[in-house]
Amino acid sequence: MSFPRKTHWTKDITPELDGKEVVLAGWVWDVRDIGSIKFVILRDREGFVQLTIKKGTVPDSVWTIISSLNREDAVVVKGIVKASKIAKVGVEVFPSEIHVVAKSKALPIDIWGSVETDLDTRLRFRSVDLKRPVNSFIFRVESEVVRAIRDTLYGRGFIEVFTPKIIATSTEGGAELFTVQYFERVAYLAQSPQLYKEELTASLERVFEIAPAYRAEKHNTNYHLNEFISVDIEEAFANYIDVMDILEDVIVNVYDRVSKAFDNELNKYGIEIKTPKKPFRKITYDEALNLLSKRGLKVEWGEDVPKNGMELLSEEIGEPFFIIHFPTDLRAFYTKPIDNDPRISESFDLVINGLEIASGSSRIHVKEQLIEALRKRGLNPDSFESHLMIYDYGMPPHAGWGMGLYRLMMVLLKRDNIREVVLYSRDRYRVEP
Ligand code: AMO
Repeated sequence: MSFPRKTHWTKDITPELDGKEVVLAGWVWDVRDIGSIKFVILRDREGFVQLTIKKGTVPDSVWTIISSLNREDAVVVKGIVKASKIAKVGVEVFPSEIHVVAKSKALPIDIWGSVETDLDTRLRFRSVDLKRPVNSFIFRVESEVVRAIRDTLYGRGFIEVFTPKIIATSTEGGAELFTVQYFERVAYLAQSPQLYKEELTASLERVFEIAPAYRAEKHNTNYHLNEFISVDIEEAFANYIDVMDILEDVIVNVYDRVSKAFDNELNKYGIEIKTPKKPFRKITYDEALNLLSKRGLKVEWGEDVPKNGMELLSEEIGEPFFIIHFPTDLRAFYTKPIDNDPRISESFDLVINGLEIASGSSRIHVKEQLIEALRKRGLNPDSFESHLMIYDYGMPPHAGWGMGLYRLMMVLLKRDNIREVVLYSRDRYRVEP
């Protein structure tokens, strides 16, 4: 099948191109027929453009093809751009060639917005659902978010790394591991790159990774998945205060970049993005418990702040904020206790709009202390031998955090369900599509 190659995205078709020949490619969103004139709305990833076809001014072959178009037929169109006072966006394209490269059957779900389809059905037909313009918007934003994160971290001296996702030992607690049959032995899917990223501070100093993490958690909520993208950093010669500062930069840059780059579409979808200001407020775990008790929610010292607690705190504080100094026993074994008060730790969670977006800490970098911390949690130091090895060879003090990309997307674009911001979600009941 021969067809000309796309020269422009629909969004690039502006009145300034008046008179220029272009090649567009995309899908038929809609056809309007008013007798001797037909209008085809062509959609591609970036938006829409109107094709105007007047009988008698186009070759008969073009007129015939246009008359047989179905919604979602994939087409390649060559035509001349005309600035227009009538077309909605001030520009239209008059085709001279149209190539139908694939026909479409009637879709199993509505993508035009005339009928509301429930999320479950939409996820079942996800690759069709992704044709909806709001979805193309969400995933273009997601790509820009990742770019802003990368730019910020490169700007602060980090390099991107890739660590194994098939691993031999638990990092975040044994109960949540998926097992993998790895030839003659059992291995696990990584819950996070935690131990590797820490080890890498002894050589590469500042590393980040953006990769899937797997948790065999049974709970089925709007903000948990069994596979999610974790943005992880680890920095040598640094503590939790230093890496909170980096996290603030990441969040500010993400909000700023997205609000500028997607100005029009954010307006269209009624999403307001307010870039937060550095530094974010930091409240201690003890202060959080006091605030919650004043709001009528009792949380025992030593327990995690529950979801409704985070919501109450967000109501109180408004902006993104950190909860710092969690009880040491509440955090993973690698978390560094505060020197003069080891009941609490050099740890933090970032909360935005009532949702935990990231968590991190200073880490224990002294081998004996780390072994002790493992023992205290009933873990066998022998199974961490390959990790503990590097602590004999100049392991620097270090700190880092892990952030859930999808959680960030939820609060950024104000989506209630994490599945809305994931292409193909993996939850307790869904491994397909
Ligand atoms: P934690 O377990 O808190 O910390 O995870 C870090 C962040 O990952 C996101 N997250 C999830 N997102 C979707 N579905 C899930 N099931 C899920 N679980 C976690 C959250 C959370 O804040 N190694 C530490 C990080 C560190 O200290 O560097 C860790 O994994 O946004």
